[in-house]
Amino acid sequence: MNFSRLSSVKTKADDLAKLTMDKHMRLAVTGLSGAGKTAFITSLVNQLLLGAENHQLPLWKLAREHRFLGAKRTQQPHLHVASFDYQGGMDALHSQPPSWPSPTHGVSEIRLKLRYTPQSMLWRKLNNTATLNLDIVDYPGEWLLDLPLLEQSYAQWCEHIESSLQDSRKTELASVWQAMVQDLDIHSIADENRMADIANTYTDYLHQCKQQLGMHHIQPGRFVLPGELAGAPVLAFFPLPAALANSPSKDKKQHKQSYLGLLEQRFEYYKEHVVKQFYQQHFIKFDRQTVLVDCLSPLNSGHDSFCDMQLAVNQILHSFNYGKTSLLRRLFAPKIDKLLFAATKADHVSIDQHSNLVQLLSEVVAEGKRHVKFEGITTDTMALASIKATQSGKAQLNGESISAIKGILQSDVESQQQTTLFPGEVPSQLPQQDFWQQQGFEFSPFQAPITSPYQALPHHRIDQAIEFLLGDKFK
Ligand SMILES: Nc1nc2c(ncn2[C@@H]2O[C@H](COP(=O)(O)OP(=O)(O)OP(=O)(O)O)[C@@H](O)[C@H]2O)c(=O)[nH]1
Ligand SMILES: [Mg+2]
Repeated sequence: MNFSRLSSVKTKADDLAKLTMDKHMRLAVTGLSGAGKTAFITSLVNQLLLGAENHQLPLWKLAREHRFLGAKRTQQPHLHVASFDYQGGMDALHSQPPSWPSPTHGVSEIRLKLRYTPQSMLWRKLNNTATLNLDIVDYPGEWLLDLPLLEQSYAQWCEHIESSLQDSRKTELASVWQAMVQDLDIHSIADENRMADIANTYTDYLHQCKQQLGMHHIQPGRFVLPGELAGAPVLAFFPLPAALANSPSKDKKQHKQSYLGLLEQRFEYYKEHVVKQFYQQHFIKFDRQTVLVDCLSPLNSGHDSFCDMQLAVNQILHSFNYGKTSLLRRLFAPKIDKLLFAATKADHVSIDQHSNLVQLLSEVVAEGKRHVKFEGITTDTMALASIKATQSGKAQLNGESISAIKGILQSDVESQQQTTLFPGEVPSQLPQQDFWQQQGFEFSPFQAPITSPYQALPHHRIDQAIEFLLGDKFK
């Protein structure tokens, strides 16, 4: 028998096994600010790291079949990207009293190595274990709202902003920066300090739209979440009244240094170096995506806020089949094959309301989902609580047994007093205008739950999300 030949065949088989059994997957988690991205990733990582001994994942087939061997955090692939602060989040959750992980302001990533026993007999003979390298990426959904800018000139963008000011509540907030641009001689040589002042005032206006009006559809997205670009001249631009932006310059030579010239240049620079780069460096490289939507907070804020959230979420979804030309599509559309829509913070309502929440989310994303499905992407919609802060059960009210939730409200952090609430019904359809006049919503924020570092975080349906997003990778 030729042993050397035999051993070379075996080495090749080993190589082949290693090659095939080491899979990679890049999962993006997106959503508007406050949607629950950081809580979702923190819980997902926590469930996976504690997974092998964690009995909380019955809807994940791999865990149910005892084929999940465990997970380990390893070095992330892109060393120039911030690391997802898992430990910081867990420290906050385990502090006394517990607090939620801090808000994030940019792209971050984390890599987990997941070990499992392959299902196929053939692979099991070649190799007892297999690995999935899972990269999870957190990034602000607001940055995806800038995509339409790529098809606009500076003047067209100004027209778009002007038309958005028809909302009377915005007009009031906009009055300060509008007064500043009205008396600007846009063809004169620009004063850098004045430009920065107006850009700051415009940024303040965007922040007020977010905070006071609960608006999400903010442009340019980097103005409110600048990340590493805070203070950079590329963000020192602002929209002009459309008539001014369209007024031709008389002195072509001076145009480049004039206010209008600089605004046009910065707008183009922003498109080229901020928007396009974000898409090319991060967005198109994902395999799978989850879009998280907090449907409950906008219900609290009222009709306009809810409609704005819907518009912004569908705008994000438009990124998946963006571009009128095939070149734009190739450059900016990701090659994902699965997308999960999840209504977050489902523990704010009793379990019997979860199906309404799923239906409401389905209506919110209906338009965007059609585009996504057209691209051949498989979707699923669910309601989940990444980190369950309440207990759901029954309580007596006027002799009647009704569904209720119990937890510590954020406002009772000092006293640590538990409250039992009847949060009421979640509408199963998009609420109509008259509905808002009859009924208000009051979904109050809860303190993070008190948990042990030795146990996985409590949740609703993170395991269902894992099954949908990763399940087929563990064959
Ligand atoms: N009860 C409950 N509250 C949650 C849950 N997930 C998030 N929250 C609440 O929502 C807030 C925002 O959650 P984050 O995970 O920070 O949201 P984000 O999308 O990362 O927000 P940004 O980083 O600001 O964009 C938290 O501080 C909690 O108050 C959940 O599963 N249950
Ligand atoms: Mg975050």
